[in-house]
Amino acid sequence: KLALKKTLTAGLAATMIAGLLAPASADISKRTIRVSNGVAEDHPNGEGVRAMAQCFDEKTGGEWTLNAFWSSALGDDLQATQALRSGTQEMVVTSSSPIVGIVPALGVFDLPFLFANEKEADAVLDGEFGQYIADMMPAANLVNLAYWENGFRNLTNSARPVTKLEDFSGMRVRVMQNNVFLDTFQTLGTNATPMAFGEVFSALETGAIDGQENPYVTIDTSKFYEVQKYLSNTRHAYTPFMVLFSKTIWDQYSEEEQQILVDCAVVGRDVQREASRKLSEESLARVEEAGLEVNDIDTAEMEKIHEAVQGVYERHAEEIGPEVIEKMQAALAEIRGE
Ligand code: TK8
Repeated sequence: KLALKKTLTAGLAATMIAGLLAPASADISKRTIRVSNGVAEDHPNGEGVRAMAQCFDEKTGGEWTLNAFWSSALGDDLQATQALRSGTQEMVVTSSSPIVGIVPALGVFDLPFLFANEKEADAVLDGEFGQYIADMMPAANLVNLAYWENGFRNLTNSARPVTKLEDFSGMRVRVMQNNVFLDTFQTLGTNATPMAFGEVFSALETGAIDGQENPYVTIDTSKFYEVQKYLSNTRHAYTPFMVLFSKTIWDQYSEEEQQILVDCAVVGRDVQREASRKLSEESLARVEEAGLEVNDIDTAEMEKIHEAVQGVYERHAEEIGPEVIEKMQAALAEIRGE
């Protein structure tokens, strides 16, 4: 009897706390949201997802549960995105790059040496251009809630130090399932192989491929340093993460709930980006400590590399949409004060 009373009191207290957190609203239903991630939980996405879950908790008075899956446990980026489109999964944090087959305009983010720094990336993604791209997603039955940071990508490999253009020659490099990346790495002379992220570690381990390219935080948290010897600071592309939601499921949510999704994805974004930038330097130090040889590419060689891949822009203009590339370039010119 006493136990029952205790439970009732605890239940009442919980309801009151929930009431304090968010005013009871008829427009908020009990929800379970599954979010899939290709990266591991200690990647900055872990912090972003936790911040998002806490935001849901506060805004819904504990009505929503965010179930996160890591290291491609719910399928790779492309499979998860297709599950969203068919309405069988709620959410995915995916790089834009593996899903260009669904929305070709996303290929604009894969163009080599597009952004110079994180500030430019933030301004483009959070500004009008980011919205322009987000507006294309509903036609593919997807809703983009926010852009998070994947980051500047660097090459790792187990064959040799890469410090000049010639060093890329013949190297077997995994690229994302994306024509722009494929072309960029073929143009640099590598033997490039498109592959889903979840298969990269074992392909490196068995020696099926020599190398891959990803930001420091991913090289660190996916333990690529265990199966790689060299890291070159190529910074050849900045890829964003998109926080995508199934439009089929979005349409079943109330307007208030839709707003919570967007607001909390933005809360998560700020936490995730800060974590990404903080962890980036730590990750570099950690992988070096773990035995990766880190190589810089000098300015003259970097210029040669830039020049070598310039043709990629033209070759993919038709497929991405010339107007998309023009808009991007106009946005960048404005940010750069040109
Ligand atoms: C994680 C991927 C990954 C990306 C890649 O899901 O495939 O190399 O950079 O981080 O989206």
